[in-house]
Amino acid sequence: MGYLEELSWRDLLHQMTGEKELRDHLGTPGRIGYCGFDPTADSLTIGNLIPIKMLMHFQQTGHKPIVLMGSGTGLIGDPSGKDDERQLLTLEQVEHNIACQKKIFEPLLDFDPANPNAAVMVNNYDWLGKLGYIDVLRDVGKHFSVNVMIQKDSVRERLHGREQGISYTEFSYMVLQAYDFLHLRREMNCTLQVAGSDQYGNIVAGIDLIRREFGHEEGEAYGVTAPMVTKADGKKIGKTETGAVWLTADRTSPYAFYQFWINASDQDVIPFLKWYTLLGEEEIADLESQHQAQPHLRVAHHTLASYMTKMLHGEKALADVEAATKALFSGDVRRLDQTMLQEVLSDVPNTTHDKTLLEAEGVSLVELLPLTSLAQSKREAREFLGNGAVMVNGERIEADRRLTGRDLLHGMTILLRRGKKSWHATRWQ
Ligand code: 383
Repeated sequence: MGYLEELSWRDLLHQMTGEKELRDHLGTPGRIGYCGFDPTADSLTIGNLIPIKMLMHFQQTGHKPIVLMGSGTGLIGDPSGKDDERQLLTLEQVEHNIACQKKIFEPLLDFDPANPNAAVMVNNYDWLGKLGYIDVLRDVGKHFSVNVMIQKDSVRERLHGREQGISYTEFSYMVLQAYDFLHLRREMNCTLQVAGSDQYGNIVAGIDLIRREFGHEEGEAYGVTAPMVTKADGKKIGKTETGAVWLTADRTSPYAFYQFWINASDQDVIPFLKWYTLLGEEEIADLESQHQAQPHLRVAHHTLASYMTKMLHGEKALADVEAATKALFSGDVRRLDQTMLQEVLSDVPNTTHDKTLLEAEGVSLVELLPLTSLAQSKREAREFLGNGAVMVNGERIEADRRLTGRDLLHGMTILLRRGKKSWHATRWQ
């Protein structure tokens, strides 16, 4: 299957330039294509994963992907899709962010130089940083019509109806991104730029610049964008109460990452499998029929969550997460190590209590439960305890059980559970 067909069945093909010529062009393996990422943070989110996937498919269908880290453009700030002018970053911040983001790409693309279509990483500060102002205005600026520039969505939206306006700095952004494409076309024979659909205007600006420089015949260059994917309810993917879903463990733990995918709605699970995993058409069709026949088994959800966690965080992290999930399900929580315990805890309601109370007589559960999310009153607490619905660290207990220091997991937490599913963590300090 060719690159465009692959994107198409996954519903990842939004716009492209020169469709017929592009199809012909990609008929020859070893084409070179790029996608740029501006280092505005020290990590990337699952929003950036779609264009990363576009590069992964590009490589898998026999072509060579270039990952462009935008140190130069990151210093300016892309107005595309942004309501407000951005805060300028320093070169140190940008370099730090790049160093952090680089690691995300390593397991996702094949960078082994022995491979003829190995992925490569470039940094646009290497060439943009050397440009002189007078030269740019003369050599590049002459090819840009301000009349066209103000018609681009990214600029137009900030000129009309937005209070913010746009600075000359951000207005110039598209010139730099266009120059990147020209530079990569000249230096590496890169003929394609891929991205999310918010980048279409910038991509077209690059193609126009290449044509002007090379001449219409010689200046072969194309663009492909993916749609801005959303959930079935129309909302943005991966915006949780705690913020975005990030691709690095320091910002979104593998446990939370796994939970995000496993909790996908029934309407979203199949589109997510298509967009985010590399599983093939048949495998996904098979998961879809299993999901329709026996939704309660949640086979598609488990496949999605394990696949994604393994792809981003590796096998070991997945095994740990699965063990923790199982522990929570079976109640066997005593074996969780401290880090995993912390992660599991961040997912359940919790309260903090005075550790000295656990000494001597200990704490009565009748008194404690109404302070937690598990019971409303002492009367309710007695009822739950009486019919054996309450567990301490996953173990059944006597109705008059008191908590003592011996119940503490890693010296700090006692996990309570009511019924099958309701967990509450008590922290003792
Ligand atoms: C910089 C220099 C280039 C080509 C591209 C760029 C970056 C581009 C941009 N992209 C977004 C970003 O970095 O701002 N001007 O936050 C996002 N991308 C990708 C994808 C997306 C876009 O990183 O649609 C979502 O992730 O293209 O918003 O020469």
